[in-house]
Amino acid sequence: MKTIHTETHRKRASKTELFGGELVPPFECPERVDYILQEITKRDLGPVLAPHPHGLAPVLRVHDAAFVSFLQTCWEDWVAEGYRGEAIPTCWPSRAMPLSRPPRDIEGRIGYYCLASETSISDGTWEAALAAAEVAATAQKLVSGGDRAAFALCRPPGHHAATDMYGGYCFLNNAAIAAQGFLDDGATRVAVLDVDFHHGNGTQEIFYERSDVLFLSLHGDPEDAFPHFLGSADETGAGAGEGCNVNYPLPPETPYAVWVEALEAALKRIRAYAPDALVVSLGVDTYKADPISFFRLESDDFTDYGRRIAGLGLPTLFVMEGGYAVAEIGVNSVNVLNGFDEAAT
Ligand code: Q9C
Ligand code: ZN
Repeated sequence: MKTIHTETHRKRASKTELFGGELVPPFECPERVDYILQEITKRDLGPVLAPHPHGLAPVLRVHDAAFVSFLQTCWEDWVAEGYRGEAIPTCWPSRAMPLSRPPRDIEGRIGYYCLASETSISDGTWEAALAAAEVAATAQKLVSGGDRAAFALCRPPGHHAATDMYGGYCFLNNAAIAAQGFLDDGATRVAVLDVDFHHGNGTQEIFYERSDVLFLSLHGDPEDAFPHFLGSADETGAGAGEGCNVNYPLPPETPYAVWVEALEAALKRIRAYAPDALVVSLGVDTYKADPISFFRLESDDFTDYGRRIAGLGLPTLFVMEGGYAVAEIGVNSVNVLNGFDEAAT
């Protein structure tokens, strides 16, 4: 399959992540992409192509315009205020003071739009986030145009980004942008299968009241894992979207034998929904050696589940999400894509 990639991802290179009360080098780093590209070349997955410019139009199909404007100018507004470090919020519209509109001041606005403060905003973050959205949109068009599958090598990742919130290393929801793109290009129904270790809270929120997107997520139980406040099994959708949201929270130490049972249940739900296209939010932080996650998948397991996903027989777009065991991220993600290609008919 073809991969869509751009070096513009390197502009997302913040120096800080708030972790355990310290500012540490971010887990979500540019080197992640180097390992994936290296493995794509080594194993001859297929051509690596540049994205086409799409501008803001596909982004504004799923995100709030004022949120997008905030992301565009956040860094310059922060610097103009005289702050010397990277942009990290210190105050939120918490449960005790839920302001329903963004205030003028950048310190208030960043708190309004942020859902988790580990994600520092730095110079170049917006350019990289927009480029990742263009990677997703370009790869979606390949699949809408008849390719059996494509790989959107997005960085920064996207599945934690909601209609008007960023965090969890995500700014624009690349998978949601692609899912909406399939619909806009003629699909009637699209399924989004999120296999990243973390719950795809942003994708869930964006499509929660809609019946044209089925969202399914396998993830560390929010009782035990980020994003903590969404992702339980009783979140099944609302209004027209009732029944179109499916969560599979799983406990610490979950081995592949248990994980793959949840995957098979999800595949069954996707078959029953009979979508025209599938978006896979592909995070490989389910790997046993991932530094911030707690599942126990082995490298060969990624090949196995790639084959199973191919068994759906759907036009499929893989969108890169998380994975922080950096030296193994290439092998694990290309194992999924290669397993898919082997089994795809
Ligand atoms: N104690 C993605 O995989 N915080 N984002 C983790 C661990 C944030 C992960 C804290 C994790 C975000 C795309
Ligand atoms: Zn993740």
